[in-house]
Amino acid sequence: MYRGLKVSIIVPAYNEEETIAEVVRDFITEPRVDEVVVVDNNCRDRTAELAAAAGARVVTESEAGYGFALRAGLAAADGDLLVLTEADGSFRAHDLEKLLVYTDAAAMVLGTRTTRQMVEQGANMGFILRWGNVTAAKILELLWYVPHEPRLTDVGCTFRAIHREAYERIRPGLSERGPGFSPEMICEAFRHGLRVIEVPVSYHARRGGRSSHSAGIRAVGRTALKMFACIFRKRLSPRP
Ligand SMILES: Nc1nc2c(ncn2[C@@H]2O[C@H](COP(=O)(O)OP(=O)(O)OP(=O)(O)O)[C@@H](O)[C@H]2O)c(=O)[nH]1
Ligand SMILES: [Mg+2]
Repeated sequence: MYRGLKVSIIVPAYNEEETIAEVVRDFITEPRVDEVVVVDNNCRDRTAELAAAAGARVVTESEAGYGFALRAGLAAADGDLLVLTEADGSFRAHDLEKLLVYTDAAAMVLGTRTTRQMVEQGANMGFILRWGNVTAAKILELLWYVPHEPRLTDVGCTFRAIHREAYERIRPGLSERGPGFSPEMICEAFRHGLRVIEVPVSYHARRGGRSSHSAGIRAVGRTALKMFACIFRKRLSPRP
């Protein structure tokens, strides 16, 4: 609970048996956390079994993709504050409090992984990913300068918190299947005039498993294209 609000952690997972138990334990032992929902997105390994054994509620999503998995988790969660994170150990529960504190002032609180002092050595946030995210974030700032003049430095950070009422407002506009879901949530929040605040979070190296969105320059290029396409499409579509 945070200030009387129930806190749900949502963890999309695709074959993350090496790290999922540690991630669930890390969050479930955090006093603020009321439930951890792990989304089994067609895992062919022991992710679901290990997540449940560690104390998570496991839901399944058969449509493959990061966006599908997160939407299934958001739909299944009971909390008043919905917090998204990853199954690969790249975000830690000790940063949760920072996100929660800013939910007092904002509808959605985003983590940013581009504060270099907080990126662990070996984490997948090198020069291109860092500046690619900062550039996309600055484009987003300019495109939605009015009404709130947002200040962003990352568009792809999964670790974020959103009030349930805010999520219910943006929910009808969320349709991205893959990594575009991450900027799509931000764009939809802006389209609804919601206040979005960003805070630096520690970003760690994957503890195991395999990266698919950002492993190598081709994957990064594909992910970036999907994200930019989503951002411009959202800006051009009529206001809700
Ligand atoms: N790529 C991918 N990830 C999924 C899918 N379903 C769930 N996920 C989870 O979504 C999260 C983000 O995926 P990652 O592969 O870590 O993407 P990333 O964080 O950009 O890349 P890394 O540098 O490897 O951390 C992880 O917790 C995945 O397990 C899916 O269909 N595809
Ligand atoms: Mg990851």
